[in-house]
Amino acid sequence: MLELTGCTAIGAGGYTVCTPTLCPVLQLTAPSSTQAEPSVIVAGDSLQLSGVPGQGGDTLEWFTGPYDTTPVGTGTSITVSPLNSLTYYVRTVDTSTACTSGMQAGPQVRVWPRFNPSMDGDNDVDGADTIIFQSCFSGPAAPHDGSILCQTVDFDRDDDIDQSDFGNFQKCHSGNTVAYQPDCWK
Ligand SMILES: [Ca+2]
Ligand SMILES: [Ca+2]
Repeated sequence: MLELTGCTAIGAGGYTVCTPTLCPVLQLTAPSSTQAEPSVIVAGDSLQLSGVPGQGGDTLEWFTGPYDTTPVGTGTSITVSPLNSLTYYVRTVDTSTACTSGMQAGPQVRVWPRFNPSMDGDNDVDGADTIIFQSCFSGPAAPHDGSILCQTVDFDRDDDIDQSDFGNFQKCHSGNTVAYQPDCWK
């Protein structure tokens, strides 16, 4: 595959001079040992993506989708703060030629929303929140609807909303217009 690199604009007229480089696509292999550490975080926290460049390359480019063209980071170890669960994609890059390997699926990351017992968003926990909690109730080992709203009261992080979660939720009851206490569910 022929890629144009090292292009330089000449003058205001827009002439561009490029140095053609023959990218040895088949000689650049996909990265290995890619991982996310940790692979489960709470929204707002950071994690580290790392991996080993494949043959023919010296660094990695990381993406949030298989067809993305702009990397979220470049390096064998980068720090990211994703807000939603996702799979990262990664490819080997040869810095000197800008040639790359094919894209491959990298680590999967799970991002939990922060706990928030004030489900209607007004900072108190009262009867109005209990009604919303009940709409998330799924029972033991039965998955809730998967919404961010229900995840914010899945206090034991097991993807159901059951009596166990309700126990934590009740600890946060503060009453109408009274702000709930930080970490009240603990
Ligand atoms: Ca409330
Ligand atoms: Ca649960």
